[in-house]
Amino acid sequence: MSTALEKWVEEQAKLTEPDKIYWCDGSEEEARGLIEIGMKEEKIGDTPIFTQLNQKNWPNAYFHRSHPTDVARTEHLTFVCHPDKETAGPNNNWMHPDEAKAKMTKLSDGCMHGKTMYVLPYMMGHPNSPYAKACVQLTDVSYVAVSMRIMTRMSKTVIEKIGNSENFVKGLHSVGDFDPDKRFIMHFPDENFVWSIGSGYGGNALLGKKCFSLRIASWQGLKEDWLAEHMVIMGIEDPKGNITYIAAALPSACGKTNLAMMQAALPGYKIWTIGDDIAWMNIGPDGRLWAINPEQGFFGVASGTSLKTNPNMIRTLKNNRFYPTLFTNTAINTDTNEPWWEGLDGEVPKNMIDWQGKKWDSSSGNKAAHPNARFTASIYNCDMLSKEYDNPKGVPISAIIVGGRRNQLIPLVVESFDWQHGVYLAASMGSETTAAATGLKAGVRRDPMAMLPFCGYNMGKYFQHWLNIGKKLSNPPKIFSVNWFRTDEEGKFIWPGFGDNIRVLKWIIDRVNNKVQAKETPIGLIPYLGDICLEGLDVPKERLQKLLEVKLDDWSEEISGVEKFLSQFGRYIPNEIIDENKKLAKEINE
Ligand code: SAT
Ligand code: MN
Repeated sequence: MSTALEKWVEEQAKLTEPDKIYWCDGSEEEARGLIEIGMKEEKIGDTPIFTQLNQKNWPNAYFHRSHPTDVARTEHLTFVCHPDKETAGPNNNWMHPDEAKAKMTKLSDGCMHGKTMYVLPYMMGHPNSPYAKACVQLTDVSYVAVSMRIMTRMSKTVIEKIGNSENFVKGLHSVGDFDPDKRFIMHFPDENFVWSIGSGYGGNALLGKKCFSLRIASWQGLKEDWLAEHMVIMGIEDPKGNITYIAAALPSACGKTNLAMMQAALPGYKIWTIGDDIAWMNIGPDGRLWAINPEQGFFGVASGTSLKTNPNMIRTLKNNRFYPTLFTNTAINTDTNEPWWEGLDGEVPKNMIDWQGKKWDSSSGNKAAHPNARFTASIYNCDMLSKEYDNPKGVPISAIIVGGRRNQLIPLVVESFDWQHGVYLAASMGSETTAAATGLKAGVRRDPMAMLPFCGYNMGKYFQHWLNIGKKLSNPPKIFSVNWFRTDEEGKFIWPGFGDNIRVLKWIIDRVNNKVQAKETPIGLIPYLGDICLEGLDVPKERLQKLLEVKLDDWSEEISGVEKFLSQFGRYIPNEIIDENKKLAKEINE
């Protein structure tokens, strides 16, 4: 008798028609074999899936070059297939599940001809955690199989855990022929199922990540009373050895990974990393919010990563405890066979091929690495990994931070008055789009909780869910907003950022522990000048004053922007959130 899992795999094989089916056990030996296959047998066009990099300087590191059209998440091809459009909300592309399945069935017919179907059993979360979920992904490329082994807890024991149950998260993935016109990432929240074709890129193909751990999991969280969030989790140790755990939501390009692995600039402070991308948060028996990182690795942007911006990540990438580390779409120094990207320390190598394998001409003005070039590295290679990372219960969260990239207006740090006001701060957060970079009119792109592309249902309902969770917490974390990116008259950043952000985190912890007072303003609670430690820093008090300034005259545009943004969710938006915006408008007009 075959199990429900075996039957499901057979059915998918009948549709996709692979030459072989291979059940992965998650071992290192197997990963070595998969890399060999990727170096010798599997190709994209004429390019092998993997090539070995300089093993002396980058131990266990391999390079992968993607199909040239397949370099990032494709939000316009990503659908959340609830039975009705309203449940998906204006924040998602929607297709009826029947229509989506018919479309995907047609595209998947025989798509694994000549290929191996890899069966990947994995856990999101520690196998002993009550909050973990058992999953199985099918894929037809070694790159995805190896990446999933780095990013998740992949093991054959998951198959035993699933047994004959139907209760596992399913992912069906094929790179197809990489045709962007036949590329879709379809989510079926009611079936715990993700179906993806046409792309090998992380967020589109490593289905445990954004697809399951955020889009599907956020829907599970709504039904099961927990939160699946796009958040960093970190422990901050003070000079006395006390560790405070926080979670932080920041949209892309706001230094999320750098924050998670920060080298704290204040003496005696130390950061312990738990996760850099996703947090699952549950209400603990003690009425606190407990967070786990469901992932096991980092899938980070290479460009800009250096000993200056993130020394701990560079160390992680050079560590070889957990095999292997992957680099995707970086440039290659052809003299040394090392990966290279814009922003890496040292001199620009003389002889390089760019991310597409062409000889790079430094005078061309083209970037050598793709701006979204990535590394994939195990979290176990991180020297500052918290010892609580593998704790099945997770860690108790004392503060939640939400932030964006705002040149003006938003202070360095603001504490919310209470949970509801904190949810409002999160609902209204956003980042400036730079006119120069995108050719768009400069403005603010709102991205509540950094979840706009990842919330698997109507975001109005999501805010309500956050309010409901708050009511169930007898000891809720405090919610803060941060903004490291305020600029002066010349457009220069006022705050140094990076390791100096510990100064803001210290204030947050002092507030959590009721050690300092805060100044009440209509937008929230602001630090008193003397309470942010500036020791050893070249930021005069007047500049800090500027960072904490609240000029009410400037806020009316912001308030109408928030109102306009929230109105798209119609009747789903909780009155409490609308009321917070109205209350602020009233105070400003007084
Ligand atoms: O691009 S991914 O979704 O794979 C990673 C990220 O954006 O955090
Ligand atoms: Mn992310």
